Parts: sequence; C-alpha cells; structure tokens
Amino acid sequence: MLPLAAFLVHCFPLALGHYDICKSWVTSGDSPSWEYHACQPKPMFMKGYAMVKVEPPGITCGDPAEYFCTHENPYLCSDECDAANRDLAHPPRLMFDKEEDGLATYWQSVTWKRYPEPLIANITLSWNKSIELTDDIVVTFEYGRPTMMVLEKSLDHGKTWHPYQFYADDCMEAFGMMSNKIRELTTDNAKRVQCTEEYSRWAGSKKEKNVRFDVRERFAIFAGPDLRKMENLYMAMERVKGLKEFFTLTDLRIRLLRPALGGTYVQRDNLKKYFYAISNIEVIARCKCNLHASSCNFRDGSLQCECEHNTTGQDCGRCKKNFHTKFWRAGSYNPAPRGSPNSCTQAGTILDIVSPTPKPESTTLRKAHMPDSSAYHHEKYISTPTKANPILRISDPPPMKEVKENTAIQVSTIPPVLETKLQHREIPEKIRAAPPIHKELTLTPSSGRKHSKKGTYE
Ligand SMILES: [Ca+2]
Repeated sequence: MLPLAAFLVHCFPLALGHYDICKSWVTSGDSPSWEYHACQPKPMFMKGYAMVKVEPPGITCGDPAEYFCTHENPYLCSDECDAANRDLAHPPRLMFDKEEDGLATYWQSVTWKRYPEPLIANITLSWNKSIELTDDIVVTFEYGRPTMMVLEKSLDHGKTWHPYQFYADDCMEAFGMMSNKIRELTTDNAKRVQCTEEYSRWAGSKKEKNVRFDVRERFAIFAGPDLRKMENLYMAMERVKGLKEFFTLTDLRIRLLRPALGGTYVQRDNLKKYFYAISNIEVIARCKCNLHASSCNFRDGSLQCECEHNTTGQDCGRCKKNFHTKFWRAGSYNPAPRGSPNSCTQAGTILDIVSPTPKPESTTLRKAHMPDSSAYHHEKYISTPTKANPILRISDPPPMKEVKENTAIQVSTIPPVLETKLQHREIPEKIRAAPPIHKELTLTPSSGRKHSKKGTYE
C-alpha cells in the first residue's frame, strides 16, 4: 500500500501539469536513468523580497507632524501623523508588515494642502529578478481608494515602464479612455491595457478598500471558471505572442494621481481629509526560471533560480559551461501535459532527447524516491532566505512561503507587448473643485493610536 501511495504522490502533480519537478529517476528499460521534465517554482508571496521606493521626497507624512481628518468625519481632525513618534509614524515599511490584532498599519502621505496642485506619489517595488504573476495584485487602502491611479510594470529593472492598468472614478475625464471590465476581455485581447472604474468609485472607506489588478480573471479567459483547465492556459502561453511576457516583470510602480474625494468634489476649506494611506500590497508570483527550475531561493540580496537541465544564471537563461553543444532554449509547456525540458547537453549525451511525451508503460515503474534523497529534497522545497540588503530593503525577508497551488498559476518572459500608445497620458490639469463650504472646524486632541481595521470613527 505504501509504495502505491508514494507513487501517487510522485505522479499526481505531473498528471495535473503542475510542472513541480525537473527530473525523475526511471527504472524501466535496460538501465535506470534520469528523465527530465519542464519545471517551475511554486508561487510565493513576493512583497517580502522587494526593494521599495516612495517618491517624491517628503511625500510621507509626519515631517513636520500634521493633523488629518477622514471622509466619514471630515471636521473631526484629531489624528496626527508624526514621524518622530513611533506610535504616530506611517513609514513605507508598514505597507509590507505582518499585521496583528486587527490593527491596520499603513504608510500615509501628506495631506493635499497644496491643492489645486496635484497630490502625486509613486511607490516602486523592485525585485532585481524577473517574476511571473500567478494571482491578483491587491493594494489595500485605508481611508478610501484613489480616484486616479496607474499601475505600471517594468521588465528591465526600471529603465522603461509600461502601463498595466488605469484606475479612475471617471476614466474618460481622467485618462480620455473608455471604462472596460476585465470579464469582457476575450482570447484575442487578453493582454489589453484598460481603464477600470470598478476600484475607484466611492463606497465608503471601510467598505471597499482593495484595488486589484485582475490576473486570475485574465487567466480564466483560457483556463475557464475557477481555473480548472490550467493546461489550456499553459498552451496559450506557448501559442499567443506576448501572453507570457504580459504577466512577467522585474518592477511594479503604483502612481497615485488623485486621492479619494469621498464621493463629492474637492472641498477647499478642508484639505486635511485628502491623502493616501496604504496598509498592504500583495504580489503573488513565481520566479521566472524558463521552465528549468522547480525552486527559487533568496541569495546574495536577490531571488535566484536553482537551475536544472544543465542551465545556469539568475533565470536559468544560459547553458552551463561545457554544455553548449546545442543552443540554450527555454523549457516548453508543449506537449501537454508534461512539456519539454529542452536541456542543455554535452557532446555525446542523450540528455535532450529523452522523450518528453507521456510514457504510460514506464510510469508504472517510476520510483517515488530518487537515489540521492538530499537531491530530492532540494528539488521539492524552497530553503530559508538569507538577510537582505540592509540599506534598501524595507524589512528582512520573511521565511519562504509557498502559495497553495490552487490559489495560483504560472507564466514566463521577454520584452513586453503592451499597448505603448497609452504610456504617456497626461494628468488632467483641472482637478474637480467645488466652492468652499463654510463650516466650523472642530479640533479635538489626538488619540495617538493606529487605527482599528474595524473602524475608528464608528
Ligand atoms: Ca500594514
């Protein structure tokens, strides 16, 4: 019974096309040998491995200390941001920390005291490594979501940028674009850059906090509802030009262009209620390893693929020394369900001609354990990362966390094929404004506490 169970554990992922092992030890035929497979690392929570940059200088609140209010209680401006006080400071690292006890911790910008000059903030996340999105990007805002925002990506470490999605409460007014829904995309335009109003309209700052980049819905165009047919997505990745690249990036940039307005116009007499506050940025992705690695570790300040198939490099993007008898090629999802390893080979070996197609007669003999148990362990698991660059990194990386397989997917690389005509949208000069409303401001003492997720202003 036990050997059967071990066999099932070993073969099940391959049967589902999860590509989670790079090679297996096969005992069929005259002599045992390695059989090589296309493989990829599991998805990981990537926020702990990013370098973060918040611009422009001085955009973070607290220096000097200032009071702010909220849309729910606009004339109760009792909260204070003070960078010199640990309990009242809102530094960038609070966008990536682990929150406990139901308390939201968040980065916060200065208030819009320079209105009508736009309140602009850029938040850049850099991985120094190509990664492939496997789930939605989710940015969580406290005190309301921005009414204008652009999510951008870079594939060349921030040299060039491309829009991923535009967000506005009125796409036409903000960007001169029609508002579109992701679910209206089809296989022909799955990588189209759009503007959405879904995440920018006012619904109460506590009711709707998240702004998404819908990766799963785009995957579902190919893989169907609940992503049940991932093999169809993988085949599309091979077939549709630019599809893999669309989900690949080295950097993300969130451009905040106009804060939440509370469902109305800007009220000039109370600019203390306009600001940005972000409590979390979730990015779930896998290392891009060109289907040549099943694990990815944090070493020497960045993520590195643990390359197999005689490949090497951060992305397994070239052949190892002495394995250059054929040109390097990325592994392939084709043919389904196990793909092709496209290994680098040495003269005289047959490494790259091991059939990638299913061989039912040999699978019954495939051993569940490899000859070297440590090698097997190495392939299946991700090891603990080392310390990050202390200067740029916002926090030490957390222990490697894999994302459950059913929450994620896969993808791979090359330059982006996004619609460049959308790259240089100007911010409208006119920011909507209404005549000032004359009400008496009521200042009360600061509570000096961070705010409960359940709401401080009940
Ligand atoms: Ca937080």
